[in-house]
Amino acid sequence: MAATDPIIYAVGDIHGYADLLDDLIAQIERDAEKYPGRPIEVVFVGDYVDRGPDSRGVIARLREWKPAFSVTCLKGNHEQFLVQTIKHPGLELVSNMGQDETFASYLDREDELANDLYWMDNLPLTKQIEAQGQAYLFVHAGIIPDRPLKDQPDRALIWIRDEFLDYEGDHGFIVVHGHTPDGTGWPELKPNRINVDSGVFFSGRLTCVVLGDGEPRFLHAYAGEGWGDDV
Ligand SMILES: [Mn+2]
Repeated sequence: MAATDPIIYAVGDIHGYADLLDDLIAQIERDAEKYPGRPIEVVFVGDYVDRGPDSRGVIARLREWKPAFSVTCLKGNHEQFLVQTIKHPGLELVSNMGQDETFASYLDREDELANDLYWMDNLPLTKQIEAQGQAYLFVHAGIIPDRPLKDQPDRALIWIRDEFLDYEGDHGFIVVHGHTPDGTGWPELKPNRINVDSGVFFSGRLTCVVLGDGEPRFLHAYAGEGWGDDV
């Protein structure tokens, strides 16, 4: 393996669980110490806000974290929808996406919310990285199968579900995504895709996959047994 080959950490949907993000970031920093001299790439696949207790805290940590390696925050459908909600008041009335919790976390911090919304609105939708001769595409939800990446509508990249999830063919790269937890509370490892959304809001588990060092492996931040019993 070339010394310039990157080690990649890709983190699934966070949904306002800032404490678990703190835990996972600490694990990533510790894990990365195993690879001195190697380029380190961290990719967050989107859905930072809504549902959980501290969306503001999640965004603040993502924006403040400045490690010595490359960090990319992709846009999720929840970031897109939150921006749309502000641009088109009334939209939230038809949504059940957990935005009440987000707005509560920004109470009396309108300037910070406006600044963070601008940041969210300008996040990229995809990132491509190659490691150990394997190409990876990082994206929030997935892609329309059998369609070139340049022809993928933004909407598909952050909202698609079954058409992508049910497809078992080779995309030409392994798609690393979130958006649709499989219900088990764990990540999914398939030949053509890796789903890092372990459904933190029902499982208490936030997941990161480590790529570029042999077989994929996972890091988890876990809220513990009995998590959510009092919710
Ligand atoms: Mn999500």
